[in-house]
Amino acid sequence: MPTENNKTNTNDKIEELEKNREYSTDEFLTTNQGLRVSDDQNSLKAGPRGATLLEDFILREKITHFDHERIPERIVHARGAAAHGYFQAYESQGNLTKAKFLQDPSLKTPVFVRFSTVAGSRGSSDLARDVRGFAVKFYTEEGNFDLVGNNIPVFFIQDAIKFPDLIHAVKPEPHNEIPQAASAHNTFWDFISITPESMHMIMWVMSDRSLPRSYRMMEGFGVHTFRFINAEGKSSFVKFHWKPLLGVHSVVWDEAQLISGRDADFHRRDLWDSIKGGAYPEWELGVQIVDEADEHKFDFDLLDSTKLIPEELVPVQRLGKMVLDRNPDNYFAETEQVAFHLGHVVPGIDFSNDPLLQGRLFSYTDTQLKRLGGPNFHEIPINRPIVPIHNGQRDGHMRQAINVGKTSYSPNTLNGNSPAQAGEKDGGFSSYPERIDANKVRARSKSFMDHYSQAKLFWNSQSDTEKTHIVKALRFELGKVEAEEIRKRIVIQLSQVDTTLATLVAEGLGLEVPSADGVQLNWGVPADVDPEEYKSIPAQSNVGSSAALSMANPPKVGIKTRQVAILAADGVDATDLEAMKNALSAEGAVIAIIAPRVGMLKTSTGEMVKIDGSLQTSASVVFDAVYVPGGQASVKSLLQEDESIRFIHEAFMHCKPIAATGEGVDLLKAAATGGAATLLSSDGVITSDQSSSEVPQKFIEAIGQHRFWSREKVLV
Ligand code: HDE
Repeated sequence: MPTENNKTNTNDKIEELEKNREYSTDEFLTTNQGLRVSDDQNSLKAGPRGATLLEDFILREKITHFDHERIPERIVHARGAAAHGYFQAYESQGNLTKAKFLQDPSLKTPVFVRFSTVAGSRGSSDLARDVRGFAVKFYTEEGNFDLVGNNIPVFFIQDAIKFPDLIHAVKPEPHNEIPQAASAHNTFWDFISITPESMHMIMWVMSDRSLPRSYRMMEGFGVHTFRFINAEGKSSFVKFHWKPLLGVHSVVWDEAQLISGRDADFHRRDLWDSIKGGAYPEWELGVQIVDEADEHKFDFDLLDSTKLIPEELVPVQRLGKMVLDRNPDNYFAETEQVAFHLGHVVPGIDFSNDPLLQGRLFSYTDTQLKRLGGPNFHEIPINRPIVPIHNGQRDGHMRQAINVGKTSYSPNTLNGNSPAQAGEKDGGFSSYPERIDANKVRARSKSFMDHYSQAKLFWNSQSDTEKTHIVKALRFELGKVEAEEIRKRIVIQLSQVDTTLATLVAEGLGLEVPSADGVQLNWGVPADVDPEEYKSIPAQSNVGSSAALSMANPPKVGIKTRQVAILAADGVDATDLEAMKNALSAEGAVIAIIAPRVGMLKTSTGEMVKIDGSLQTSASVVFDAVYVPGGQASVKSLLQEDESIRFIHEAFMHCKPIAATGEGVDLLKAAATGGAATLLSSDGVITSDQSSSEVPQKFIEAIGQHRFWSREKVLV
């Protein structure tokens, strides 16, 4: 039986953290100096009515610590959730890399993974339309390796020097700090409208990719091109991927907005509950490998982070599996204090010259100095490698290590020249000796100048439903932009991607598609440079489409961990209820009985069943599917509640599978109004007037399909 926090699952890092865990059960209350406290309810006063005495060191210690509890939140990716787990390679990848954690299939490397949104503050909603961070810290035997990626394979900008501008534009506007965790405002779209290199990323961010159903159901990408180096010193370029074994799924925008109100912790809770319940999320680590000799064979530059390598050109090879099997013990100590840095690499992994990556190599350590308060953040338990640290670095705020001996310099004779530098045979890291012969220039490579081809590739690869969602997302975002000039400029940018896309978005904004003739599309042009030099240069090849870029037709992965609401009240048909519960549980779905009130309900056979949530505390948007069993009294009670009718109506509008048996069908009929008038005859709605063994089976198949998009009007 899993315990409250899967405390039974362990690994080398979990063990290593034990010396820092504090358990207070059955212990006395003490001060930070270990002094036992007899009265923690009253401050020390001159008489029971005061005044309070300055002498009260117990009060002062408690309040002072409290006053200093907060640290600056991350400037980006402030809101996150994390978990422990492990990574295991399928087989040795010695031909590609000498990285030890990719050699031995019997080796389980501990990991700590933090997922996040980007723009919102720490307390914002999980369901913002936003990129998701996907940062993995591998505690390897050769030191920590951090793969700090996103759930989208490309980025907004090509050079790190533009990052502060991008983030200032997307964050709440500086005069009034509005809006929170949203890109739908003037400054973001102003920046985007004159930054064509962002158009590929914009297509992804406006797609359902930015509304994941769960962290467990999204892909991850290292984004940049990295290097693998094998034991012979041979280097190849590599792009990292994480492929979720539960498939890739999203929610719809209306649903996302409602979830933000109903359960702003939806993703965080989902991750926590799945791990707690023993349904451990899993991803395969994939790589796309490009031989060094092939660096220039593509019609985009491998060093340009606004481009992906289509999987049709370079397939993804799956190297191993990551399993998250333990929740953190303490949010602040672990999830908040974890410090990722893509400069944390191990022998066998190195960088490319991608100018976005190069800038990140500076930023991540720098930001921890501010956020975690000093240079010893690597000593915070969650950041410590599982291997020992030896060097001449000393002192600084909050130093934990007690470095023994006189020498903190190298070379030295007093300590036998220790710690010694490790040569290759001892696992010492040495940078890949890439040949660089160049002028020192502040410039953008011509090979980075194609801004629209891969945006087109993405658009062309989407199903009609996905395209419709992109159009609607852009109508929403630009509808919130007050400046018409900005709306128009975005429509012009979109017209460079696809005419239908631009026309449909323009229609929703009450605009015609303006002509691009004579319009300067790129304002990010340095002084003394002719804007012509910064015009987009279309790729040579036929753009085509790439199946891997669409989330439509996801692989059938069953219904494990899918959340199913069963609407019921006293008198619910016991046979229907049992049959459905058994069938769904057997497939690993999670069932919640939702009733007009909390407590227990009595079935038609008198059995008492625990209610998991009431119609007031719950809502259809936090479930994947809904079932209404028969039972006259039960359905009668439900019909008296507006919320139960809304529950069905909303689930239908969000294209979710719905099932009903016996009298339960009456609730569906009551909900079949307005936009849901066709409810009973629609795809993904399974009904039977009587108890039926076929219904659970068909319902399970329907849940496996995730959503029934045929209910939506397609615009494209
Ligand atoms: Fe980050 N990014 N970033 N980023 N990033 C941070 O580091 C930065 C970029 C990503 O869960 C910060 O520790 C620059 C791309 C994730 O703790 C900061 C640039 C990708 C996380 C920073 C980028 C990412 C961060 C803020 C442009 C995907 C959260 C707090 C050159 C490949 C990690 C921190 C966590 C966090 C800088 C662009 C992913 C300020 C300068 C591209 C997942 O250092």
